[in-house]
Amino acid sequence: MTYIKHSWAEPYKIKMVELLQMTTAAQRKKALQAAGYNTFLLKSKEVYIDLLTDSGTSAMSDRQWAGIMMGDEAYAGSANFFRLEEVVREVYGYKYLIPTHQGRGAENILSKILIKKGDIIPGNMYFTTTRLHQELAGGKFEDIIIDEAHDPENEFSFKGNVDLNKLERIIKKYGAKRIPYISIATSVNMAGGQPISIKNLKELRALTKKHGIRIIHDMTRVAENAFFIQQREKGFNHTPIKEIVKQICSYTDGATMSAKKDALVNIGGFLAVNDWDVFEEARNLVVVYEGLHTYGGMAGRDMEAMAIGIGESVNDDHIRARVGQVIYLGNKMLSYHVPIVKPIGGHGVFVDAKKFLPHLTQDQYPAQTLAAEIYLDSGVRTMERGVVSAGRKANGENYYPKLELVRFTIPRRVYTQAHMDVIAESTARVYEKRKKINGLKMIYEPRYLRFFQARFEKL
Ligand code: PLI
Repeated sequence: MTYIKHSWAEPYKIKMVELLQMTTAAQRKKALQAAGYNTFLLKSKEVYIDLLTDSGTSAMSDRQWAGIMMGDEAYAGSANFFRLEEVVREVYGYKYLIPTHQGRGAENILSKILIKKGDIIPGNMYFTTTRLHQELAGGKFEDIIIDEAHDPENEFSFKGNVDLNKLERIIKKYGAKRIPYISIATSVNMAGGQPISIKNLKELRALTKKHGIRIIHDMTRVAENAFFIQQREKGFNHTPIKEIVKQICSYTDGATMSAKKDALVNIGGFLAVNDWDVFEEARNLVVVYEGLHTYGGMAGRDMEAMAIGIGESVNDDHIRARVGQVIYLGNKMLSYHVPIVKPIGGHGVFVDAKKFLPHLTQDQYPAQTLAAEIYLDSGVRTMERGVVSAGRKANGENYYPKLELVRFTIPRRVYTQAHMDVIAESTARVYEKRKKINGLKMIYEPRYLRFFQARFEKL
């Protein structure tokens, strides 16, 4: 008997399509020069397959679109807010909800409430906006992720884990009073979409309880993290994603959420906490920075779409197909010997630019260069996650992260397997001519989050 492969496919079919613009090599060269070799500065019409981010780029379901029509656009007390509050309690278990326009709105409010000048915020690797809000509030971020996370080749299953020894040393050095909370991301973005385990979270909870320190969860990609727990962690193989997600949240005291990722909406976010005092203060501050506490910068229809999206995000079939597509692309890149971060992450494939372009120093921006070259080859837009994204310290010195990566971020429910093939083949073509690729020089650097607007020239 011949062996017949048992393939999986997406648990949806396509009802509407968005037409894409195809470009020539000459058009792409011109567009890239005009954009200062920064893929953030390209116009989306100049892009064929857009892997810049998985943030706000997901395709909503027919149910979510139906929800859009159910928007209760009242300034105060919108019905959609109360539904969202109910869903957040039911799916994530957090008691109090403060809606915000997106994740960084929640980070701003939380940082302003909890951080005092001179405080230390340990976290499992930095994220750009999260760390900046911590710093603007007077705090200092300290990295407590395990060393394995900084090594693209290390195939440890839970590279998002916290090194508890590193944390204990920090508590000893500064004292628990100077640590308002530990910042814990699920599916650590800058490490390549790497998960944290339930075991590690439990141990972290026990340690922080001993010292009376809160854990604040960056739950932007919590469902993708739950998928890796289901696949890899002993005892969770038959546990539904929904249960794992709730369990993860139960070890933390509150969360910031960019709903533009896992929760399958194009805009929106929230802060959710269990502590009444923090909630009261946040409900006060949200009216200063976002909007009234029952909309926080979102329209009623956006809150309805988010409530529905949260439900869809913790469906086992959805998450298997979502992460499965990322893993398909990663394996295809590996088959062409392209160096990528291993294990393959949950929201994108991260190409190791240091290995790809070993002849470039970090000051010649290997990841920025590689993202530009991939766009030139095929119109595929990716993002730098290396020295440009890392930015500068408060004293003006550059951060030099160990990881110098190009992120191929996959929007949810948007592209097909054929698109994945085109992306991998383009990357392989650039890999073949890698020795001829020159680096870049930065010619304009904005003060905050420079990667968004910096401009470069070819060396
Ligand atoms: O883009 P926001 O403001 O909705 O969310 C900020 C944010 C917070 N935490 C994490 C882990 C993120 O990934 C994140 C935003 N990420 C973006 C935009 C990305 O492209 O990865």
